Amino acid sequence: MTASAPLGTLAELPADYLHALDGQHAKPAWPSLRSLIPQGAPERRTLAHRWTYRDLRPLLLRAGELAPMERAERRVLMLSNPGLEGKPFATASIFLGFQVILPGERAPNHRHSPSAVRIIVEGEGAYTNVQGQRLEMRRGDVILTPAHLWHEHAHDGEGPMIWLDALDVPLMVAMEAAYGSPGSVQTSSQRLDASQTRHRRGGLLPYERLGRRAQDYAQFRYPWAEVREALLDLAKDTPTGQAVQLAYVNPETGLECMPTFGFSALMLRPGEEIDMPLTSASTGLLVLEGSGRTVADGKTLTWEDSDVVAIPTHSRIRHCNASARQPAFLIQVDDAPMQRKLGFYQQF
Ligand code: 1HN
Repeated sequence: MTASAPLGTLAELPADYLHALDGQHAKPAWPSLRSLIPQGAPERRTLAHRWTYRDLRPLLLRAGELAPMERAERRVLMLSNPGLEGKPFATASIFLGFQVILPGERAPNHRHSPSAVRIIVEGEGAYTNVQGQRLEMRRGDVILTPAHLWHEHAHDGEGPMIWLDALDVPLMVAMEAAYGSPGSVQTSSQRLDASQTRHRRGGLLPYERLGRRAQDYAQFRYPWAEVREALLDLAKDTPTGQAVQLAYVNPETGLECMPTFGFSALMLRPGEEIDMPLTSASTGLLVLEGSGRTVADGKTLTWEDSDVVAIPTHSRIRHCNASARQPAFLIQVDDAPMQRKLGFYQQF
């Protein structure tokens, strides 16, 4: 028998047999084997899609008027992929949403099983407290809120503060493992966060950490100013056509900074066009600087500042910087770490 021989159908089975199976809450696998596990490539509902910040921002600010923090807990607009039939997910596995907090507001302390990572888009003067550590938010900063850790947001500055939240909610929902609990206001330490002290620079560790068991989260915040500078320097030693890309890692393990999602910063040099490796991962992108386009399996998505792009698994991806003078910078989130841990990640 060849792998592609047609399999038996439900219609071929006697009605009394199907009825008996129903009675036992059982089903024959062979009629749906090919839809459960398509041959050659997965069936993807997720569409390559771009959300424009220019269109979403006014709606986000309106949410500030429509939903007071006491009635919202988190004031988030969820990016709902048009291929996913109304599900509030950007890809099958990645939740993305823009969150807004206004001057003087607090988003109350809570914790939950999904992991969250914030990438700061706009504003100044807000911070997130994670387990009593105060993490300042500046544009482009990546801030981790791992599973089950207490976190609350507050804004002492002026003007709206907006960031992109990336959560592994779809996975948690699929596993019936998503839940959270409310907490009381954190007593925030005035200590500087580790990105400004213990992990100020790659390649250096506080001496006392040598030989110790690595912490799961040695630092919660990755300041954009330093990542941008590091990309510019990496570009000096990266052949054209090869991605200038830095992964956000735990400085004590050298491994991805979060267990389920990978985060990386990508620089496209002026005029550069980059083919990304074809992988089994799905991807989200936030544009931090510049304008350009991403071609995913032949579909072209143009982007500019603060736009968000979602790309399904197994896609051929090409990024192009539209400017011949300025670099473009993107933050990438993907589900490769989760796929690797589950043992099925592929790079083709
Ligand atoms: C959540 O708790 C946060 O803690 C952000 O800031 C986005 C989206 C869905 C469910 C919970 C946060 C969220 C969320």
